[in-house]
Amino acid sequence: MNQTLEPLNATVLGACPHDCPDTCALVTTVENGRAVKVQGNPAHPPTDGVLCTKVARYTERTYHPERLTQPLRRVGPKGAGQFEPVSWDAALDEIATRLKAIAARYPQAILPYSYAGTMGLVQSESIAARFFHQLGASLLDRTICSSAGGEALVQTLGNKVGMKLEFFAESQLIVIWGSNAIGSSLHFWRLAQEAKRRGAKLVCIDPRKTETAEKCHEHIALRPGTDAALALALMHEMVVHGWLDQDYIDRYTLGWPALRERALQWPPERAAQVCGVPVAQIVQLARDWANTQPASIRLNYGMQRVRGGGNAVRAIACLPALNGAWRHRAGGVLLSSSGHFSVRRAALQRPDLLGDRRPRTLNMTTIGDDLLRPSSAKFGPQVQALIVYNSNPVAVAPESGKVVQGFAREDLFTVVLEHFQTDTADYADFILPATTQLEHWDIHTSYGHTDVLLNRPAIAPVGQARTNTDIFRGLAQRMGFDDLCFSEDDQSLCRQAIGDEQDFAQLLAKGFVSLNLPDAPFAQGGFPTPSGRCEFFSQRLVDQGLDGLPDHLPNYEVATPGGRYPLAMISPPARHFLNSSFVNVKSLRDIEAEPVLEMHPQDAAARGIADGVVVKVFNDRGTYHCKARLNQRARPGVVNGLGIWWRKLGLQGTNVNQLTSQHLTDLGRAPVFYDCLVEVVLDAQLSAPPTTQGLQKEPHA
Ligand SMILES: Nc1nc2c(c(=O)[nH]1)N[C@H]1C(S)=C(S)[C@@H](COP(=O)(O)OP(=O)(O)OC[C@H]3O[C@@H](n4cnc5c(=O)[nH]c(N)nc54)[C@H](O)[C@@H]3O)O[C@H]1N2
Ligand SMILES: Nc1nc2c(c(=O)[nH]1)N[C@H]1C(S)=C(S)[C@@H](COP(=O)(O)OP(=O)(O)OC[C@H]3O[C@@H](n4cnc5c(=O)[nH]c(N)nc54)[C@H](O)[C@@H]3O)O[C@H]1N2
Ligand code: SF4
Ligand SMILES: [Mo]
Repeated sequence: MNQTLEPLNATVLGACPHDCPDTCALVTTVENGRAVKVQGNPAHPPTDGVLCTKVARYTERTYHPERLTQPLRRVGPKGAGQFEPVSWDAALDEIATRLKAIAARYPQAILPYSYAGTMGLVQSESIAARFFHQLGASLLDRTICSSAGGEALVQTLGNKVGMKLEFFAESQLIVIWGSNAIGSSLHFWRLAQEAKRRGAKLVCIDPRKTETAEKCHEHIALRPGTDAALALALMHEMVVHGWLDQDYIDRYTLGWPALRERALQWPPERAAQVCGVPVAQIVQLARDWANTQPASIRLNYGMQRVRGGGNAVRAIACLPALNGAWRHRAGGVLLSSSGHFSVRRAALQRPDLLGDRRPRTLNMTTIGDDLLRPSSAKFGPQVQALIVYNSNPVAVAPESGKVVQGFAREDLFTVVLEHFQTDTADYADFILPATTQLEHWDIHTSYGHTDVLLNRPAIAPVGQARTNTDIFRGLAQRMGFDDLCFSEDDQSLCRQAIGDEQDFAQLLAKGFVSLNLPDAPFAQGGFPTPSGRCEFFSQRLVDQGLDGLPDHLPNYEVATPGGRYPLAMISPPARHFLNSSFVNVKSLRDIEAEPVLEMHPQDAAARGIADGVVVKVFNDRGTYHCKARLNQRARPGVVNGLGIWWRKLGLQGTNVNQLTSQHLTDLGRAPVFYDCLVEVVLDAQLSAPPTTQGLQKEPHA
């Protein structure tokens, strides 16, 4: 039944929903009511008609034989993944009854858990947020990805703002800092390639020799979590050689005398020791940074997943003020552009529905610990119900041993809204089938470019799938929430999100609208900080009892001679997955083949590990089995456990997050996925070739 009246044959404009800075514009071709092709919109400049391999397979994901098409109720033990189909009415009635009973005593015992499975403003936090606000449920601190770097930008530049993406193509020096752009922001990489053709020098700063690092002129393979030391040494060189744009510093920055003193404590020799890179590389980068214009830095979130991640981003965000790079439209730094958009979040999410209630906030990063906490005066009520949407916490949250133990609680009532039966869905009491991007309306901003995109549904929902918004409307109605805001439809929500009728008409016609921004936003200062300057020194941080200047904070877990866990493990994404999404899409999983740990041949030889054997990677938090891949992508002392596999599709039912910790970053309360020590040993049993015992038994045959 085609309730939403999508045309049977058409090309439909949309937006990629994934957590990716590129936010591509999509064109879906529909034939006889079925999506046959998803392509990049050639009219949208950042997309330029090209999609990544993953989303080019979006129809394979949408019509996947394992797509959830009806509501399911648990019949087996928790986590066994055994379910029976039920009707929507039965599922929603029962869920509402359970939630009502809990809410009658402790509304805060109910916890929403969601992240960026879709970045759409409507299918993420609109009706869902209204629902939990009306309920008075616990609030969720959504820290799992970007909050350390985000907070650092706010404290330094005033907001999540930076140079405009398109102008990287005109830059003469691009420092790609903590980002595997070829894998995770392909459309930026295309611009970097264009700059290279025009003579730009590309430098990559990354412990791993990624595809991106290989294609840059220079690769600085520093130890994980040492970026602030490197940035401070660059400042040191600029000071001692007199390579500063003193005029820019005097007019548009705050706190230079103090930062200058700090930088002088970081001669390149000291940083080289900490970072584990040659002095000459640091000195050369400082010379390049100071003497090339326009010079730019594409920072990405990979480098802030360590204890000092916030400070590192702050230190790096200071660099374009020191050489005056901001004076040029092709100069500056870009970590996130999301602060350029003015989304009407309060209208969408309606925090006013809380009234006088002030529920506690739980950090999504420490879901493992929080699910295992009993009621207490300090914590409040034990978590009794968990509603998960747009996220797969059992696979993606740190220290999964504890996360799994929490989800396995028999007394925890869990509802999961999903496309697939993920590791998390296995633990649900109810699984509710949700629509994909081809089946619903949504509106998108971006954290890479500065365009707003509209996503129109191209096809009718597959099976009985419903939109997230519809599911929460259905629950709201059963809970007796009668505020009119619960009956607003998705198209109205799209309009509300941006609140400009003119823009919306354009969005309907063309699929995207570009923000009207100056080319070089900070050429003459005007930073959105309290002082209007680039704040090297932050009084706001001092007021929180923190250091007002950026500094190098060593990782929580640093290998020591003779220590039990001598190897640092980082777990950046595999190129053909998007976090844990697409792991179940066979054609993409076939490319990644199997979970791997990249090791430097030296580290492997010291452990008798050969290429392709099964290894056991472990620390005090747990054990993870995968295949060893020996190559020069790993630097000595650092292993790369590519993520984020579904646990059940891995070798022994765990993934890298069995090893990661629930420690939090210096700023932004974020996870430290790449601040993690491990040891690796050969698993001889699992490495043995398929047994030939049958032959050996009959030697005389
Ligand atoms: N194909 C693909 N694309 C993605 C994703 C995905 O899973 N797959 N995820 C999306 C999401 S959610 C996000 S947040 C973005 C992330 O975007 P990026 O941050 O650009 O992500 P990565 O490509 O993982 O790049 C991180 C890089 O940082 C390196 N790194 C690790 N530790 C350190 C360190 O201490 N210092 C430095 N300098 N580098 C370090 C890693 O080796 C890795 O190459 O990508 C998005 N795009
Ligand atoms: N070890 C390690 N762990 C990491 C990272 C790492 O680099 N290393 N990266 C971290 C980062 S950067 C991030 S952002 C997090 C990501 O963590 P998550 O945000 O949980 O991302 P995904 O794993 O992609 O899971 C999203 C889920 O949402 C579902 N989904 C998508 N669209 C919809 C929809 O419209 N409705 C509903 N109901 N569901 C939908 C998808 O099917 C998918 O299962 O993981 C973090 N975990
Ligand atoms: S995942 Fe990123 S690169 Fe791929 S289509 Fe979506 S926005 Fe574009
Ligand atoms: Mo992320």
